[in-house]
Amino acid sequence: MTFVTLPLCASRSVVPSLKCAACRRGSRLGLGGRLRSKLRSSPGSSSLRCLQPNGTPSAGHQGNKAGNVNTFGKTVLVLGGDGFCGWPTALHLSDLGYSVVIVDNLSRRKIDIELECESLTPIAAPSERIAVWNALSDREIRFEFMDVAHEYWHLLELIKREQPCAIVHFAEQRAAPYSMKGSRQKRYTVDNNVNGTMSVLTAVVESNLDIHVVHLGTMGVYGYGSSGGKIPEGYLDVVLPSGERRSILHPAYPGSVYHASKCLDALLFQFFARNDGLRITDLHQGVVWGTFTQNTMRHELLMNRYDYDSDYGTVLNRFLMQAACGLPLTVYGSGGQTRAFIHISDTCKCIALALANPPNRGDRVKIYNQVAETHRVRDLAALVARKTGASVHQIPNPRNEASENELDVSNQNFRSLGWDPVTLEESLLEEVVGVAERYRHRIRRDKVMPSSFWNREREEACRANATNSSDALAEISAAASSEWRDEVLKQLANGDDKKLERMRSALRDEP
Ligand code: NAD
Ligand code: USQ
Repeated sequence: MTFVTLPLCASRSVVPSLKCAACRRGSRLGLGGRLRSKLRSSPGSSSLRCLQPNGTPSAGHQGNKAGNVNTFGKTVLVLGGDGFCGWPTALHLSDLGYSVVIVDNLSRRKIDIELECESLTPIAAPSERIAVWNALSDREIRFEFMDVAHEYWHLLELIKREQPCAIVHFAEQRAAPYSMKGSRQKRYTVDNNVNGTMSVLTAVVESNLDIHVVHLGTMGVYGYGSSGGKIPEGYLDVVLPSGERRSILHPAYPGSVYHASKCLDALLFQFFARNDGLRITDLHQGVVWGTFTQNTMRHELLMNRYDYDSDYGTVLNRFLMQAACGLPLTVYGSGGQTRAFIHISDTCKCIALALANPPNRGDRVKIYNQVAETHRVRDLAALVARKTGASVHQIPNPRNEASENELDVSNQNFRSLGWDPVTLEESLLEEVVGVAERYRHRIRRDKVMPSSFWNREREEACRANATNSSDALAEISAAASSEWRDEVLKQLANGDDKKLERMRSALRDEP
């Protein structure tokens, strides 16, 4: 992992130019001298491109196989652009030439405070990381602090002022466990998510502008029973009792209050597309893993968040963090749950593809399954264990979900646009373990075990298990403390390997 460390004061006006990656000419990009050589060696440098005389970017901003769109000067609002998926997507779209406005009320950062657990990676304040990006990229991302669910007039005014070509909507409470934590969190999730989506759609209609709405939905709207065949992209072809053939919206089978809020969003999209002719794309995304993208790696202050706690951490990132910290991998139940996965860098790519391929006015809602591959939870645990030597621990499932399911998903819509997704490559897994190792001193070990339960029965089963003396919690705590102890020893030994070994063996001999 290499970061460019760039002084914050570097700005377009004071630094000489850098050659454009597309045309190799010197350009208005700025950033040169020592910075130039640092950037050249940085992963994102190849994506710096200059402006052509007519103000459009050189080839590379011109869209992709799918779209051939000229993105330059087109404004996109990224709602929820401070979050895990939103931040790298905002950078990616900015890099492609869009004029990006991030809209966020920082509620996710506030939930960190409520849960007493921060991102494993240290993330810079919004103004700080945006300033770094603007200095590094010669682009300008702007930030608007706003609650999209409850500041309707502010949102409408912003839309009228910015006249965006598209709105990418990430701004929702996205953790299923948090949405099941208690009655406050259940009600907050529905209030925030459904009101947010309703406000966006109403404001687009009210603005009278032709804006493409791209929403981040979830694979979980289809449910995780046995699918009875390949899950199609949003719509199901059926024969009605009358014999008539119809394409209907796939039935909704939400598995949590969070997933239910996404199903309610989906119904609103159907209505607004039909009644008002809005152009809407709903992306049914799988579980996202990873943390870095090429753009977030361009500077340490651009780092993306990495959630690992039992409410917000998603399964593969949790397993990789647990392996890095010497903790057993927490497989819920049998681990027979099969889920769809996508790497964070592909989230960004898919959204750019969706933006480049909007539906026409009057079309039905365009639905893509934004997934790269499917895996069973216990197979993922076995893979991580094999790679890292971690042990696997089955603990009672806090969730009310099928213990075994098959999952076969179509992702033909994105595939047909030329998308070639990243899959669980060993090097990428190693990279994430490396990140977790680097920041493991930030881990709150007491936030690893489940703390939200789907119903009373699940809670009792989990708590009964946790109070047994030989339970997983005790084992995890023991593993955690021995690992922590070793960390202290390493510090005491101060690089002296012989001293470290002597201290370790002295402790091993302890009664
Ligand atoms: P996140 O919690 O990291 O980011 C969401 C962002 O939206 C946060 O910055 C938060 O402050 C902001 N936000 C929430 N409510 C808001 C409001 N009312 N007004 C303004 N800002 C608000 O979540 P994420 O992982 O980046 O997920 C983004 C979207 O992608 C969500 O809608 C989620 O359902 C969807 N999704 C995520 C995953 C995943 O694995 N992370 C998978 C599938 C779908
Ligand atoms: N799981 C474990 N051990 C853990 C954590 C999770 O076995 O330590 C299991 C869960 O029981 C579940 C599966 O792993 O069966 C996936 O859980 P997750 O927390 O990784 O994902 P989920 O709760 O489904 O939610 C995440 C995102 C959400 C998104 C969803 C996509 O938080 O925003 O919508 O993935 S999907 O799952 O395809 O619906």
